[in-house]
Amino acid sequence: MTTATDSYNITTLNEFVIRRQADFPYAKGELSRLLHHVGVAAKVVNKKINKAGLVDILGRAGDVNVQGEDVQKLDLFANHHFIAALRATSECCAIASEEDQEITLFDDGLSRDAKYVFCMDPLDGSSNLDVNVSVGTIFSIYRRVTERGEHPDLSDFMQPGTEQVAAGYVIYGSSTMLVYTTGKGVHGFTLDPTIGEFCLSNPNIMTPQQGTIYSINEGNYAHFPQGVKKYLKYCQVVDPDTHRPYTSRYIGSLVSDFHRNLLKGGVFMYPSTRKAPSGKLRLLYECNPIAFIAEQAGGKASDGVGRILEIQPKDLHQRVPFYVGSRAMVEDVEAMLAEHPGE
Ligand code: P6P
Repeated sequence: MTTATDSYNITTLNEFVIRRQADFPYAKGELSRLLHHVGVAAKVVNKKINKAGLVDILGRAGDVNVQGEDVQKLDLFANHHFIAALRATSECCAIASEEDQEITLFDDGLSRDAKYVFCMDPLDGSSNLDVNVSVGTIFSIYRRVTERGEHPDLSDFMQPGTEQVAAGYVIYGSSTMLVYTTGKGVHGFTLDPTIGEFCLSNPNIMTPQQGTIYSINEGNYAHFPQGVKKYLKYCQVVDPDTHRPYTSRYIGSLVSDFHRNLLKGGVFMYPSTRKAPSGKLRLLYECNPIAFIAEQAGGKASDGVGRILEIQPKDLHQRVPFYVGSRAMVEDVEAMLAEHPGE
């Protein structure tokens, strides 16, 4: 039974964001409103995902369901609802999405005057949905560089990750969590479906400096750089003093693999390969937001040579090799790559 006092131990996402607004002396609530609407869209997507297994009743993507509605692929559904939620805030003037080749401009007067732009992967790892594996939304927020009131353009998105104002992800898993940072620590909120609120569950997340989990698709081993091959062998050596062999854990859903390693310690790796010389993961709306969170939690994020957040983007959908997680482990991979260059 919940007593009156229990219900007042809850800090909702909205309360927390507004309370932390004091961290930004010039904040007028725009970012708070953006984050609130991200939470609203996440709840809508969460509800739809929870029914994804009922395709026989609800229809497969591309079908027309019993209500005569076109059944959307869930990643297009998520894309539509995040864009709609952000348009409703009038706090964002443009969006870059993994689902759209070009940026989406919000052309109404109010939004054109907004000071933020938004990057997102609306439903990362959506192919895992068919087998009931958790997936995620990843987002990143920047101040625009074009003049407010003018048309935003690509230059607003070609900013290094160090310029991010906020970043976060939603993980639709055994529970649904929203984890974000505005540069003042990393905070996790768990959705309580009984009250429809994201409630503070993991304040000030710090990731262990050293972990014992490594996450990589070892099926690509033959194509990895020499330094990665050396690091994997290092992980597998029996040495109780350094808690090796480490544990291999790979879900194939970036948000899920990263979230587990963030809380428990570990390193996630998606290297360049001969087939994918720049790796697979996208800089703007996968690597940069995850890197911002990793660094704010005391971890590290590298492309194998340098800091992910310092990469100057050249293309909306550019890919980069990605090594992220516990600082000591990322540094070990960087050292192996430096010592054993090339394939
Ligand atoms: P692979 C999902 O498709 C994704 O974009 C990330 O979520 C995940 O980390 C990666 O690809 C998995 O890629 O090649 O191992 O299947």
